[in-house]
Amino acid sequence: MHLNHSHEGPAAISADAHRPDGSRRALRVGLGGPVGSGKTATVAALCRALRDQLSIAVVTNDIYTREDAAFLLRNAVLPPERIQAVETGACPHTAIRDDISANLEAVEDLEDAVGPLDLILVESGGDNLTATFSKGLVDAQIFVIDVAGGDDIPRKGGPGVTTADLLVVNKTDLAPYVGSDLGRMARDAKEQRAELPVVFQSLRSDEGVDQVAGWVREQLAAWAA
Ligand SMILES: Nc1nc2c(ncn2[C@@H]2O[C@H](COP(=O)(O)OP(=O)(O)OP(=O)(O)O)[C@@H](O)[C@H]2O)c(=O)[nH]1
Ligand SMILES: [Mg+2]
Repeated sequence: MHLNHSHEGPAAISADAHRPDGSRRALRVGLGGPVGSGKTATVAALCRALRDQLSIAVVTNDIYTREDAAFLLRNAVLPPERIQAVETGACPHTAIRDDISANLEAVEDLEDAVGPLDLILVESGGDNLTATFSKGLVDAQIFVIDVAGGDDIPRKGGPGVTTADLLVVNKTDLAPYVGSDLGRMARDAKEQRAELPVVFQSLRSDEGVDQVAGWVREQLAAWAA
């Protein structure tokens, strides 16, 4: 388990910041969270927000398919050579935490093929509240939950909610329809996470997207420093 998250920014937690040729490798940001919470949609929004200023690539993880990569390709969020799919064939957390070899190969292949890169986004397959990324794979992680999954999710905690470097509470546009109390979610998240940041987001109205993109830019600035 990799629960000892640092508050010092990504540079403080990464062991190997350089590629074999001595150049700085891309910052790797993982996106995890329950099935259907909006991870792929957040990856797409981040690519749209950041692709003009940064050199970006994406690795997606699905259990049996390449659906998420196909979605990103169909929506042309990045050129095809910048998107790689990993078929995990098992519980998604295995491929992002226990045996990270397929994902590491994918990020290294992308750097070789289309680098130098500033940022690689690694989307986990949808999993449960315990799923977190190995620090050998990513430098910082975003946990995406959604208001339709129940407004008690922040209170239930689990490593994703309590320790992710950024918690995104997505689909706020649905709150009135599913009876979710956003104020309660904010209070519970604050209690579980203390000073760690939380962003409320809706990809239907673009609420919060700038904040998530801004957080990624901050991580990059710390990484470059
Ligand atoms: N109303 C609403 N729908 C959203 C929002 N974000 C994503 N969705 C929808 O939610 C569904 C699931 O979104 P995805 O981005 O595929 O979710 P995911 O977490 O990547 O799903 P898995 O990879 O299968 O675990 C899609 O139909 C999205 O269009 C949002 O902010 N509001
Ligand atoms: Mg997805």
